[in-house]
Amino acid sequence: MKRVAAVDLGASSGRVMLGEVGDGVLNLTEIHRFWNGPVQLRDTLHWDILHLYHSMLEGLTQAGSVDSVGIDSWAVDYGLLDSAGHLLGNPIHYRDSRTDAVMEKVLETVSAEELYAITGLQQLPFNTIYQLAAEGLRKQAETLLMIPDLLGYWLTGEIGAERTNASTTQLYDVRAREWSSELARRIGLPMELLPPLREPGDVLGTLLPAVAEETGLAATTPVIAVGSHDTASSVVAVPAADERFAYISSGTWSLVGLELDAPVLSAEAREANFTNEGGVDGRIRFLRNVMGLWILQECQRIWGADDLPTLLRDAADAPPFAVLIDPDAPEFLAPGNMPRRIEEHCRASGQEPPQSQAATIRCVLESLALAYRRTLRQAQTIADRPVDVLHVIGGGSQNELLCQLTADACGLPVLAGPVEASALGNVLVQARALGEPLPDLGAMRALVRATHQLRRYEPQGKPADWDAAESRVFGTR
Ligand code: ADP
Ligand code: LRH
Repeated sequence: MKRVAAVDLGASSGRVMLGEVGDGVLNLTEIHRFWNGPVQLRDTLHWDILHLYHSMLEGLTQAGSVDSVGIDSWAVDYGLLDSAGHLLGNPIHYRDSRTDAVMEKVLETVSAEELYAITGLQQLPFNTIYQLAAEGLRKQAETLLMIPDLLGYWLTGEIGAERTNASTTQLYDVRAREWSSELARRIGLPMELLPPLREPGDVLGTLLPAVAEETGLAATTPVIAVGSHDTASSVVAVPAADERFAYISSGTWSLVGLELDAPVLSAEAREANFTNEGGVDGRIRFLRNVMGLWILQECQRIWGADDLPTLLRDAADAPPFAVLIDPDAPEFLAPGNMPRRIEEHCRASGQEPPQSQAATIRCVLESLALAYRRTLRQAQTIADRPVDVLHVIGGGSQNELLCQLTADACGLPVLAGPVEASALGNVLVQARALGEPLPDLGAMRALVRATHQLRRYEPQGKPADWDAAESRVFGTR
């Protein structure tokens, strides 16, 4: 039996989980969960990276002796080190406004077509390439480390770039499976900034003596690179039985798409803004980011309403299809007064704004389900990969109303769970690296299926209602 610590940093919370993996066994126990909110300091939105580091160490201390540690986190963000290995400034949150209108500027140097042909990445205004362009690289910067690689460096002193997260920078060549020296040159980025790539399953190193002392863990404990992009880890834990599945990794973001063996770089895929992110074992996640439960989280924050189950019960009783929004509208990206932005969005689209919290939540969830439907239909057509089932994983898989609306909108059975998919994927990749007989994703997924209860939602209601809703929001687009 292997006993490993998975550090999983999501945008809504960070956690350290203890995973136990053996023959037919996959246990996950929450050791420590901590706040991970953005910090607005003067005109910049930051991550509280030292709080995350400290909380990670607290969790590792509480975990007790483990065979290894692995870290996954959100994509695209990074820290910069100077030549002495010191962090140059606090990492900035991808929702910060410094990237406003930067994408358009970069596209004057490298066209969207060229960028897509090399990276296969969807255009998101906060991709690493645009963040770097926005900040104008400081002279002292020697090394760029993605957030999990930065935390791994602080644990071990070792520098590297785990491949799945590197693939989200828009500086990575998805076909050559290398950093793109061509793109770096074109945007004036020194290649030396980008560290050597490492694979999920590689050992970064062992704990630095000071870290071992502070946590009480053995100094010989290895830190293992997992699918360090949280979505890569979460898709490892999709309990799919065969290839004909789609998934929604449902948390702060909804990552909606398919798993493929090779990238799809067609004009259709680019125009529909699908991404080809790198997965564990060389798989490709062909997906689109849908704004996700972020909108709901921000409504709750503004209302001071913590009791989500009650809000969702009330939303289930609210009238259907009253008001609909496009959840991917740019005004929903930055933190702020989301209920007011929803009202303004409704007025601008000629709709009477929702009049209660329940109606607002109903509007958000139906609008998300509609965006899922549209994304999944496009993904299946563009990738020529029809599916029979939709797996919903992550915290949002507990949202029964959203799962049912998703099944109804997509016309597919939804299998909901596991909730802690990223942590499970993180644990599984560590266990394999330690020698557990989990030869491939199929074996990992079979173990998740055998050890986790899933909830099934059958499509209900009238498909014509969703057709009408879709043309209300998206017209004939
Ligand atoms: P992230 O990894 O982005 O931090 P999670 O996978 O942890 O996100 O999911 C967080 C989301 O899960 C929250 O925004 C919330 O909407 C949803 N969630 C958490 N608990 C529940 C619950 N009991 N019922 C319904 N939804 C829930
Ligand atoms: C989800 C996620 C997603 C990225 C976003 C920045 O946590 O990693 O895959 O697009 O955060």
